[in-house]
Amino acid sequence: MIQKFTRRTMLALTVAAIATPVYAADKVKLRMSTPASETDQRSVALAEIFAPAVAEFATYEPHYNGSLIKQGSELESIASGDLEMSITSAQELAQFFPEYSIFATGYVHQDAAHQVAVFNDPLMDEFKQKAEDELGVKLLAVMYLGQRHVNLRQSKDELTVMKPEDLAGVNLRMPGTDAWQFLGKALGANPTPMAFTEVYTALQTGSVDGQDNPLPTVVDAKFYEVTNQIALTSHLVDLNYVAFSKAIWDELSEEQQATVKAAAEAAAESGRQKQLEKEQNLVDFLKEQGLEIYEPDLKAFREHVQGEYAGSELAKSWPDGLLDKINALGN
Ligand code: KDO
Repeated sequence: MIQKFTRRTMLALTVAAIATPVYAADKVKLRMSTPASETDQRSVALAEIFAPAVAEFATYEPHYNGSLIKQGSELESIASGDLEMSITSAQELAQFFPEYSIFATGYVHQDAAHQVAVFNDPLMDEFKQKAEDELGVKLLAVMYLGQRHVNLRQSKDELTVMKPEDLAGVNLRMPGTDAWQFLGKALGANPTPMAFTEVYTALQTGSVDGQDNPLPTVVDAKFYEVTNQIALTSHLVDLNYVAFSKAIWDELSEEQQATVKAAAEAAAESGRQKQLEKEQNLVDFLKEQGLEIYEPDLKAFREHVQGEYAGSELAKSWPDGLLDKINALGN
């Protein structure tokens, strides 16, 4: 009996020893790097929905908090074959292709559904093609980050932000690319470039006055611990794209490609719904943490921001008539 068991176990181990390495070696490794945390809804959606959906032929290996690649270098890393996936932004793509700045412009996207309509519209085809051909990056799906608001250390008594003029001289941390810095200036603030992973400490020590991000990010990154107010400017309905290596894509069968695309779309949809739900529910939580949350003069902000973009260098890079097409896809 013992001998039989041992023989069978030996056989199983031998089969496993032969089979496992071959199987593992056949799988594509998908390293994904993001400055976002593991608990960010986009990270959660990719880990819980994307990863299992592609598990038969790919191993998903996420790296959070910019631990593998620093924020802003992910696209270059995909292009050079050092990374397979990231959660990228239109602002980062605009570093390579300035026309992408249209998707990073204040008060252009109206809501999450508008982002999806724009991403799936034929107007995106040439943008996607360019990223593929010239950067080796395939954009698989659009993810919803949320409505960005101005979040400051100052109490509302010290500084009430009703109009862009009220942000004059305010050191507002914005991510470090031209499109982001332009948005900070367009809001009326004094933008300071800084990586996401450094923002908490900068707010804590006062090296910046504030930052802008959607409410779920303010909670996830615990910025509420080191700030006192949020002016609900809703200046950017912010998105990210699931970026995928074109070189790896080309190695996959058609069936696997379809699975990857569907998995990214399913993850994006799940993350979007969770993020929307969080946006609805977090105001009370943030108020309980002692933050003052209020709506400024949105018309004044919208007009000021749109006025800054009109005729700007960024706007000159936008294809003719594109803004109208984007607007027509909204409500
Ligand atoms: C940020 O740096 O403020 C930002 O919100 C920019 C986004 O494009 C995105 O990269 C995000 O950070 C990170 O994923 C962290 O949430």
